[in-house]
Amino acid sequence: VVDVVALGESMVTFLPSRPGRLADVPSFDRGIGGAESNVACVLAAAGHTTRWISRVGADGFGDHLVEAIGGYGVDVSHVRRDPARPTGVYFRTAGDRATDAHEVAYYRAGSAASAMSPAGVDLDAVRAGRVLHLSGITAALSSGCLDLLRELTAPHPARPLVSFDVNHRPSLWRDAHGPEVLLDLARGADIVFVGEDEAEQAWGVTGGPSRIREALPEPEILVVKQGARGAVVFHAPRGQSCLPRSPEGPGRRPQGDGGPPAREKPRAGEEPRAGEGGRDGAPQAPGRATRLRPAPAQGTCEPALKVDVVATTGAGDAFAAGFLSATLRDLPVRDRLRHGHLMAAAALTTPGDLAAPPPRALADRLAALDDTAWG
Ligand code: KDG
Repeated sequence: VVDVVALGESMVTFLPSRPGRLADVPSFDRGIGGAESNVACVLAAAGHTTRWISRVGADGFGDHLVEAIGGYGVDVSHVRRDPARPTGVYFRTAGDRATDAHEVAYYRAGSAASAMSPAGVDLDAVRAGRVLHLSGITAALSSGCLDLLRELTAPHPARPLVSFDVNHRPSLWRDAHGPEVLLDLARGADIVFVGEDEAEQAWGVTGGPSRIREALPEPEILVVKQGARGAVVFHAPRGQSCLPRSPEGPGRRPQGDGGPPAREKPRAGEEPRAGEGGRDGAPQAPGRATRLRPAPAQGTCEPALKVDVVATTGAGDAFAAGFLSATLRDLPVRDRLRHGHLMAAAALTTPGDLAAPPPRALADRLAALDDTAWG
């Protein structure tokens, strides 16, 4: 079984040779981008088995993506080639150091990946991992892509854990429904990543991570990213999680303790395990849908590493990869966040989307440093 399958569009990325407006940059360096394949590449570099599923054109840029992503050790054997549509590309400018404001120009409308649909991908290959990683970018690409995400986040007997990064890209949505579509997809996922600013921009949720959890109580794990400040995770407690069991690591910050999140849509075939119940230990009747209590008021927080940021692109993907890696390894919640921050720090200090992550043994040692080193 593959650890993580990631599905989504990847593009050849053109990074500016110098700062300035898009109109003024004279030349660009080629890189690779794509939120979902970024996650697969970082996970592969961190020692996991991964697969990337997508469509690319039967063109040189498609060759480059398949070769480069395959070069990270990601299984690319299920990537389809489309002779009728091109591979998407995008150009970006260097971010302003203070505000990270930058320009992005996508050339991806009508791309090969935008032609993905439930009928056009091998759904068995997509569902073959322990975790399926998706993002809201795909939902914006076409109605076929949105149908595919809906299919993959719906209950299904072979459904793996679904990880969903909201990745709200307003410029990609052709209508005003993006935010509600993204919220609906997030509700169907098991692990959700969302930025605090993104939740405000998309859903108008203000007041911090607890308010976001109130708006999104369904996912078993909700990770709210707070940029340079760090991240907060809300996690269903032991006994109600379908994820690897984890003795909650000692956290410096408050642990989630207000009771488990409500999940309205148990996965197909899901039932409580014998002898396991809610926090109070009361066994639940087998065969009954698990009905959970309201979302906890507080999550587990962990500050980010302080780094000299070169470019933020890809940092959210690297964070998700580090968090998923540690989740697959059943590490304590605090360490999942720390592995996310370590991978993000590597991406933040390079100009492109992808940076070589610290080797696993080093990442484990860094994540285990005491709180004074992490504060
Ligand atoms: O997270 C990085 C991505 O945003 C970048 O690689 C491009 O996938 C991309 C997108 O659609 O914005």
